[in-house]
Amino acid sequence: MYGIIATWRMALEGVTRADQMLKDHADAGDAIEAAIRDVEDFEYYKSVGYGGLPNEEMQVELDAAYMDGDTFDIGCVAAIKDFANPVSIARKLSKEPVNNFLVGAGAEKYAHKMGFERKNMLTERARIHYHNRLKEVQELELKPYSGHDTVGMVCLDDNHHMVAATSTSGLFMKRAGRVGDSPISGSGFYVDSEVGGASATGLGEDLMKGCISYEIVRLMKEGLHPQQACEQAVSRLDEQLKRRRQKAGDLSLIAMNNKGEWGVATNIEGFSFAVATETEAPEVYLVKFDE
Ligand code: SD4
Repeated sequence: MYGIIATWRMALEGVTRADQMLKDHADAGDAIEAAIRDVEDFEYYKSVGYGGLPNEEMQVELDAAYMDGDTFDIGCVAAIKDFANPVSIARKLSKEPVNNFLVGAGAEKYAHKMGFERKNMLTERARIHYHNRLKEVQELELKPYSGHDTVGMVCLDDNHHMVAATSTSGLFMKRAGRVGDSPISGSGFYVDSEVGGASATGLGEDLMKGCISYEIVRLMKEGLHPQQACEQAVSRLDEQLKRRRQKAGDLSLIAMNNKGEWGVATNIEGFSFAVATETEAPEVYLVKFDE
């Protein structure tokens, strides 16, 4: 059995490409990297890679991660500027014996040394979004971008190998140096080939409070189906946040187990995701918050 699941409609083309690769017996790591690069390279996706929305200083700072579910190798970059494919840098870092999570200038130095492609990631369209938003926030209190589009994926190949990966420009107008959940193991992603994997999108500051991707994998390990695990983890964190802090940020999760069964849950009005498995053609679905 093979399969791949990803956050948001924007991942469909990448998922379709990965599905084809998996059909041809590709490794899950190669398939997920190709799928995420596809999203990073497309300039009209506003929260990932090229064309990603800038921080409050009009700089595009990117976060990404890669985790191998067989070896537990993890590589992450945060607040990295001017490199085309942060997910590939994260994957490369996952192979290092130590120094697996690099931020800012250190991450850029590493990427340069390893020969990764440099690119100015700020597009004209993102610059216009920034200036429009700046006008609004000069009068209002600075708020994070209300939509969100981090790409997070979990992939299983026909060798029972599982991987998870993420890539994002984080919240629009974030502070310089701000890091979200996406490059943080257990929060933005987690995968164990003996169980399954999960990945998150939404308000990183709140997703981190529940270590929610790890929690979903833990629940699957206890025997829950990915759908039950996602629903339970999301509703519990949403409830806990509302009880203690009166409000919960956006929380949307995807998961797949090592049999290719998948699940999703959200606390927002409309969360789209893309999925393909050996028995299901690539498709996009929309899920809504179920009170
Ligand atoms: C973050 N979770 O940086 C990310 C934002 C996100 O789609 O999901 N955007 O907090």
